[in-house]
Amino acid sequence: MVTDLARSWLTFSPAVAAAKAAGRPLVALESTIIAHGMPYPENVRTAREVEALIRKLGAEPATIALIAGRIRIGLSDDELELLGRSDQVHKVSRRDLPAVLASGGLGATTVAGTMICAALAGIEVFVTGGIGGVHRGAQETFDISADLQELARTSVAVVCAGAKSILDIGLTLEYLETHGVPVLSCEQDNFAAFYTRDSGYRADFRLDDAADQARFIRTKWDLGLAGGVVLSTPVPEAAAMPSEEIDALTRQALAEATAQGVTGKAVTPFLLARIKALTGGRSLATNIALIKHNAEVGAKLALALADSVRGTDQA
Ligand code: PSU
Ligand code: MN
Repeated sequence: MVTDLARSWLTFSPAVAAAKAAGRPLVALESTIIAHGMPYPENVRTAREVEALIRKLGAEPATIALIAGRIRIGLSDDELELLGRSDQVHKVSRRDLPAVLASGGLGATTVAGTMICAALAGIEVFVTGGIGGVHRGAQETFDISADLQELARTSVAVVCAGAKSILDIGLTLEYLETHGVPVLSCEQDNFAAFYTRDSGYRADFRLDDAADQARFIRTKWDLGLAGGVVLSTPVPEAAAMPSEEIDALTRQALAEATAQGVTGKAVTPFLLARIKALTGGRSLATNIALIKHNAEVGAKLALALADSVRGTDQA
């Protein structure tokens, strides 16, 4: 349940507040991808382009971050620039949220962190690049992203290009099943693998049409089945990377992480940075293409979900 006290930590941007007042659907966007997922200036440029795309499709983008002791829902251009340039940005998941808010620091929210803030703000759809998951070797390290627990408990639909193969995708899907998180796929039967289209694992349900996706999600929440839904959509064919190349580089990055003793919240940023470097930056173009595609899928879903509320009211 969202309390007024929790809501008192939110500050909406003028654009998001206006859209909310007009009943225009909102789409949440994360900020870890800006601060820790992509290099400057491509990160800021991409963030702006993704926002523009969502607006063009009739929804309002709400990029979420922690700034000066407030949960900010919707950021100005200057604030996107600050997040993209600064090397003082905390990575904020559920555990870190109170620490960074209470100290007034600058925080970029992960999938888990963004889901929490989106739910507080009443936003049902959130677009990201790839979700966190069960890491390879988690049997030893216990390294399972807090994103998965958040999906189990917080009612937000997360649109993504699957999960990166730095993770154990099979175990990630098992974990989601255990916690009752449905994994939807559009445009193909299988769950996507971020840089490549096919993870080799089937998603739970294929729903290509936004209205069908919305009906599924609304039904879950109408029933009181709290928790998230994953909607996976593959990177556009022309921008996908060769899977043998990504597999080899992933193995190398994982070996380096182990050799250097990287642990905790540093693991994912380390692997992402190494893969970026090992591909000579080519993975960045793939990353940008997939996030834009996710934004289109997410904006259409947000419009369809808004319609499904109206439909319920009329019935
Ligand atoms: N996977 C990506 N790109 C990312 C992330 C994951 O392909 O930028 C970020 C997201 O913000 C995600 C977080 O929520 O990393 C997961 O971190 P961890 O594994 O420490 O939970
Ligand atoms: Mn981890």
